[in-house]
Amino acid sequence: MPAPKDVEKKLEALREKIRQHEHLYYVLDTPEISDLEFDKLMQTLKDLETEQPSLITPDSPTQRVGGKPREGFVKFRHSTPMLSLDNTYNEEELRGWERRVHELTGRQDVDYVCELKLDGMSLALVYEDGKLARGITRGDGSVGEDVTLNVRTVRSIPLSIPLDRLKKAGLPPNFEVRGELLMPTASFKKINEERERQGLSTFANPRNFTAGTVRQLDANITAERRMDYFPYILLVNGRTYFDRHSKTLDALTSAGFKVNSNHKLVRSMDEVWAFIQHWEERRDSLPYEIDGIVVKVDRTALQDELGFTGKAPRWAIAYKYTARVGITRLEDIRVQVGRTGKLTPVAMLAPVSIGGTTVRNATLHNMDEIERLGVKIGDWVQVERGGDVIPKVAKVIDDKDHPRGTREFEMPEKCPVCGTKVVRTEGEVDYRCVNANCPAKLLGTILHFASRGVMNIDGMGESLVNQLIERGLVKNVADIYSLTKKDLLSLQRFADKSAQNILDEIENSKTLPFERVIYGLGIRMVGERTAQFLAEHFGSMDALENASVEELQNVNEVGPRIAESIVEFFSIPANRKLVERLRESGLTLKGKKKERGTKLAGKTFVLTGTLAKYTRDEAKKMIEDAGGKVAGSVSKKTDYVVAGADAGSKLDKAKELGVAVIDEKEMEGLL
Ligand code: 0OW
Repeated sequence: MPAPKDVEKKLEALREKIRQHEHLYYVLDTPEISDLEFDKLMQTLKDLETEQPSLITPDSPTQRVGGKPREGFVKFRHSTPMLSLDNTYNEEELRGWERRVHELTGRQDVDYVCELKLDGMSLALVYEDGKLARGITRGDGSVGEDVTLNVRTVRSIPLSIPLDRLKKAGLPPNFEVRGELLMPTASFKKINEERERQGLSTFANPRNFTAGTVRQLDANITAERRMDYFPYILLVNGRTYFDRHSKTLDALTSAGFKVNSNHKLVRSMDEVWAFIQHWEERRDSLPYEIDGIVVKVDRTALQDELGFTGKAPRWAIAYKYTARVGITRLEDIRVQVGRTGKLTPVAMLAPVSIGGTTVRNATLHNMDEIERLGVKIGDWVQVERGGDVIPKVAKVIDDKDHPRGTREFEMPEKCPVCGTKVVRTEGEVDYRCVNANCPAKLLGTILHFASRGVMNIDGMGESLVNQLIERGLVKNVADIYSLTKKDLLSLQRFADKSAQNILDEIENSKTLPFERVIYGLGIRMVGERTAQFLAEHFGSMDALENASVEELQNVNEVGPRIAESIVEFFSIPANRKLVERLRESGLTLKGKKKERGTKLAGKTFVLTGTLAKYTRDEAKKMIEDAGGKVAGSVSKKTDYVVAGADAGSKLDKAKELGVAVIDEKEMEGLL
């Protein structure tokens, strides 16, 4: 039954309101309402759309995250090639570039726009009728990959821009922007630490992480990693649109894009040089990494005269800051035991000053890296300092002035902290201490448990936790709940007020939802999302503790590996004891079990082709809510293949295996 007009209008008004708050929060960094109020607006919209699914529009704020994991990415040819930049490394070369610009244009009065050279990855966004149609990676410059579903999860990228807003900004409804997608340093570090804690591989720098994140086959994972997008190019029908680059940036800003605010229109190369020096000293204060400055001729007419070389424009140049490197001697290699028990080799260096700071050690990541570098104790090495991620050993210096070291490094047999035998899982690169009570793991376990996204015990940071561990006051997360004011007052820098604050925070944490406690236990490969699904499925810690590997695999996104990890965790008596103590302390160990029907219990479905009435995601949700499971590929365990229009290879596989094939109507019949 078509929804009445006024509901549609109410929905659109609510969507526009949410878009405005998204813009304030994610683009302007000036939120006007609290997160709670924002979440309530979103929940209202979600409820309204659930009542009237037919009114859901692709550009609704509720449609940012979703879409099934894809099997791969579709290649896409760019409207015009995405160019790269020539580089300069000192003032001399930069002034040489300016001379060529003067020669080729016959002008001396050239204006320039200076921009930070953001160290992310290039991405093109195509808007049709004011709506985001697709996002394409740079690829080789001519052909990139369609990563639209992942790009839609980036909050500072508008899913749609009202046409009147575009008009006011002087933009047509169809256009393309190009810019830099990046991960702010803070989220890079947070996620890297989280991955480290879960025993997953870590990334060396935010750029690699961004490239990996935007190419995630499952957009839900992309959504969990806060990325930002800063456009710096506008094309209309493949051509520059405004007569000045500075106007382009202003137009994109008023259209609602997150143009990087640290750009400046200048009249001379002296001002360019001042801008370069200004940011060389301040770049560590930026919330993201930059590797230099981009200088662009402002007038489009001059840009057109200057044209392009092979792959780069003559009207733009990058000035690269010297990578902060130092040469020093590697005096020893020690092993650090990380929060997951991972043993990381660390280079102990003769102190060396790099970019203004003294560096005494650098990470060697793992044994593979040591072998790749061919480094020996006593070698002279080049050390590199990225943004403010830890320094790393870039290479071994091997020349007549730098005698080589002689001592090979061997991974210790026993954990240097607790003495337990070190294990290297078959096929994995990392060596691990598997002692659940290894003190080195304890710090990370407690910090994770107390962190914002988990039990949110504000004030329980590294210095306090270190003291609590050293004093033997906390040996596991349950001990947190037996801390007394006397304990805290016995610590340094603890006055009555701050002690009471911590105790209040600890008390408040007991009311947090059940999934937070699951997440806080630090079960390997059980992150925030998995904890949420486990809580919804089991409804109580009791049920979860006693679940079998089979039962666990009925939970959304839980496969055999995670199921094994959970069963293994609860098979350790010390962990059950821990949970018992948390229960006694009054933590919330029950939650609202997500009521699922039983109509399709135990049935596995595979969706293929385009369904007429529902998106893949809606159909998946309907099947799961009825107790069924949706798998990504057809196997003998599949009960039904739901075939929509243009069904693909899965339909053939189903026929081959004799799996029942039904259409959308029959699926509805089953429901
Ligand atoms: N990384 C940047 C950046 C920028 C170029 C692109 C083609 C013509 C001019 O912040 N602010 N501005 C441009 O403008 N390019 C940038 O990065 C380039 C893109 C591809 C390689 C470099 O990363």
